[in-house]
Amino acid sequence: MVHSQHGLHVLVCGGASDAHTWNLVCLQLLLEEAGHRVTNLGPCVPEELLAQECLTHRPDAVVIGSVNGHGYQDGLRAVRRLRREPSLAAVPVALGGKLGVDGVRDAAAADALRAAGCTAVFDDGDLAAFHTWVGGLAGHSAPTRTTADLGVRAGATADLGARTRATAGAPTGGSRA
Ligand code: B12
Repeated sequence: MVHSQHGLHVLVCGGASDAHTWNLVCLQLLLEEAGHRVTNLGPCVPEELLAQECLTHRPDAVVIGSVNGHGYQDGLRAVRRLRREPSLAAVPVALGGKLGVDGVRDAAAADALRAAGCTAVFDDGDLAAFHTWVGGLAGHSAPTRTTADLGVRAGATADLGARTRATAGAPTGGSRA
């Protein structure tokens, strides 16, 4: 892996209640492909642990993923906890994935998360927008890309989602969904 000159150190994790991991792998691959360094804390990260890991690693950005539909509650607690640390008051924090369980975008929830300290909220899990946002943080203009572009360029990432969905119901797939 070759890191770009402007690569960031990004800390990735799932919300405290969220046991799903493949979205985090997907985000890690996307970030690494863009030349960033990733510390992936994995799923079910309580806000206190997240704050301690941020104080230890001093990341350039924090990315919180949500799949189980509790992104709003998990994210609110996490960002409030991070913002209580003076040295983490300015670290960019992005939250993405599913904010709620009803499957619709919730502008009020996204606004509340931003008001609590989230720098960016990708409540539709828009990876192309996320890619552009991270490129902006890194100080270089990321070319505008569609999700389809990313699927082609990050073939492994796209395959990962498809494979995970395809095998999740298989008896030997190791998944309990
Ligand atoms: C595998 C799986 C599990 C496994 C997870 C194993 C593991 N190690 O990851 C297990 C069995 C643990 C599990 C448990 C549960 N699951 Co589940 N699970 C799935 C399943 C089949 C696949 C999820 C997956 O890995 N997808 C692959 C990844 C790569 O894709 P993705 O999840 O879409 O991730 C993308 C987006 O989420 C987005 N994204 C996510 N975070 C972020 C962050 C940013 C910044 C951005 C930009 C984007 C982004 O980008 C990702 C990449 O494209 C889905 C159904 C499905 N077919 O999707 C249900 C699903 C996610 N599970 C669901 C549910 C309800 C549960 C349980 C509550 C079930 C239960 N009653 O116990 C529990 C929750 C446990 C918990 N505490 O979180 C629901 C969620 C419904 C909702 N959100 O409204 C789903 C959709 C099934 C369904 N149709 O009902 N699950």
